[in-house]
Amino acid sequence: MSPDQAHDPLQPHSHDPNPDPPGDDASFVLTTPAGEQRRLTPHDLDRLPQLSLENCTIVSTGHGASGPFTFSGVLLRALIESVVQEEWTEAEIISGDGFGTRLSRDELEDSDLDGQIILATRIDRRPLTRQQGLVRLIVPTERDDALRQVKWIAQINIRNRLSG
Ligand SMILES: Nc1nc2c(c(=O)[nH]1)N[C@H]1C(S)=C(S)[C@@H](COP(=O)(O)O)O[C@H]1N2
Ligand SMILES: [Mo]
Repeated sequence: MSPDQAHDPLQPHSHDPNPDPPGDDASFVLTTPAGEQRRLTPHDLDRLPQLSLENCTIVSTGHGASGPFTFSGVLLRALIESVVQEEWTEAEIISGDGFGTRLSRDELEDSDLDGQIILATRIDRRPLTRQQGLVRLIVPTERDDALRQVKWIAQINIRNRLSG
C-alpha cells in the first residue's frame, strides 16, 4: 500500500477510534454530482421525516462493543433525494477528523429494515452530543469494527460514476 492509500479516509484501516470531536461545529457540506454545495445543520435534518433504529451495536476495535443503542435521524437516501435532482450512484461520507466511508446507491436503496442507513442526531431518544458523534452515520448491518459508523460528518459528496 502506498502512503497515499494509507491516508485515504475512504479506505480506513482498523485503528484506535478517535474519542475527541474535531471542533464544535456539527454542520456539514453536501456536494451534488454537478458540484453544487449546500451547508446543512442538525436542525435542517430535524425537518425531514425521522426514523429510529433499535438494537444498534457499535463494535469498537480494541475495546469491545457498546450498545445496543436506539439511533434516530433521517434516512441518508431521503436527504440525498431532497437535495439532488440529477443521476447519482454513490455517496462519500467524510468526517472532520479525516475518517470516512463510501456507500453505493444500491446499499442506500435497500429496503430491508435492518439495512436502512441513517444520519443520526439522537441516541436513545436524546440528542446526540458532539462528543458522541453529532452528526453520525449509522450502518446497522456493519457489526465488524465500526469502520462505517462515521462520527462528526463534515462532508457528503454525491457522485455519479456513470458520467465518467
Ligand atoms: N469520525 C470518526 N468516526 C469514527 C472513528 C474515528 O476515528 N473518527 N472511529 C471508528 C471506529 S474504528 C470505532 S470502533 C467507532 C467507535 O465509536 P465510539 O467512539 O462511539 O465508541 O467509531 C468509528 N467512527
Ligand atoms: Mo473500530
